[in-house]
Amino acid sequence: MSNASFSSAVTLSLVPEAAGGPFVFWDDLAGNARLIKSMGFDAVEIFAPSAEFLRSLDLKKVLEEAELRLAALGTGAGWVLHKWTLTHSDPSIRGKARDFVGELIKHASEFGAPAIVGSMQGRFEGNVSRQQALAWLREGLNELGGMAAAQGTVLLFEPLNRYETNLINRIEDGVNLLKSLETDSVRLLVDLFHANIEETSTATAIEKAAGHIGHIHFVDSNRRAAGWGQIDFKPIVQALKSVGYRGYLSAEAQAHGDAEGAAKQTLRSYRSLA
Ligand code: LER
Ligand code: MN
Repeated sequence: MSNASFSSAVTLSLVPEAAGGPFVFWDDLAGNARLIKSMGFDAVEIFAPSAEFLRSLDLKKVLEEAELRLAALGTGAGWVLHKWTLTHSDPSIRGKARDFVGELIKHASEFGAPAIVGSMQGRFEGNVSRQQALAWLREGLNELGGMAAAQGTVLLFEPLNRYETNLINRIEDGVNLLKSLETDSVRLLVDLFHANIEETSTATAIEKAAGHIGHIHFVDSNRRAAGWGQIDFKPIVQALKSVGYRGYLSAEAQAHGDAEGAAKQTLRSYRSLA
């Protein structure tokens, strides 16, 4: 279902080890793709163990048959399954993280979609300074952003709340990081759950980030479906409209065992905010 301003998407995880994570649908790619389409979503955002795994499931055929678009591919399984990050102190691990994200960028680009760097930003700790970790993060994003551009897509970078990273928590910090890159092919992913923890005003932060926002994780304060927590979505959606954002509102939420219920609630909120 589309409205004038945005497109709708919902998350699907194919990573059992991510149990408890903020994904609405789990497993059964083909069955869930049909269900997601029949409910009225425009697209699915997929959290997968690897690009190779998605190829083995023939994602292309599955989405074509369901007539469903791909909104984005998450890369956090590189962290969840392997503990790889772009800022790890071991250069061979940083290399593995870059290869893992690079393969997902390549696969996403075949659908005209972006990949997301969220958890793969890692954190600074031990002997690694904040400055050093940010330098490695820039290095990784420059390479991966360049790769995305060469494949005709962009890369999404997601600030995370303070309990998940000590690198980039706020939208403004994310914009400053993007401005410091050599590539202009990295866009900001604003996850409203993280922003609710970190921002003074999510709406104002979005207005200040005009031109940099490429994706929204549409979710409430308690990480439940939009409308089932305490966020006031109207000023946020107004801010997104005012900066000319026309991308996805993608439901990255915990469904607590009722995927269809959470998906329906997301659509109710989405439609009321159109
Ligand atoms: C993690 O908290 C998150 O929001 C994901 O989108 C990043 O991988
Ligand atoms: Mn997110």
